Amino acid sequence: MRTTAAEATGPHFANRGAIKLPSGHMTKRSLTLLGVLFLTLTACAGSGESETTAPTGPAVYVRNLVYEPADITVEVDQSLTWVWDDDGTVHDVVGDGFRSELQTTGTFVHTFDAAGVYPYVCSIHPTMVGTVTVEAGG
Ligand SMILES: [Cu+2]
Repeated sequence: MRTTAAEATGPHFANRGAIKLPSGHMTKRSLTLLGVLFLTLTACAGSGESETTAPTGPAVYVRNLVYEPADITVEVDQSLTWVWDDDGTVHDVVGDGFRSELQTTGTFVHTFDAAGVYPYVCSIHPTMVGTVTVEAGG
């Protein structure tokens, strides 16, 4: 399986390099990431939306003036990717401790290093809100 998204984005690559834990833990985490990716791809295929480059971990899609899903749960030190897919409409992702550029395409990756609930918003569209729940890793 090719991982073009991981090769193209620095934060992903750096994060992958940082995961040099005992093999048992890494295997469990890798399986979890694969599971999330599978579910994401399945959901997208069902919706009939055009596909952009799929991230390798948990992802939130920025399209139709909403974040999909609006609420997502990740683990501490797990990278979350936002994927812009809204036909050129400009959006950003602004939360406490993380902020993307205003952009119309591409991705934004953030790795949460502390458990908690992180609400965020689009600075252009106040009705665009989302929440990232970060849980301690297993
Ligand atoms: Cu917006």
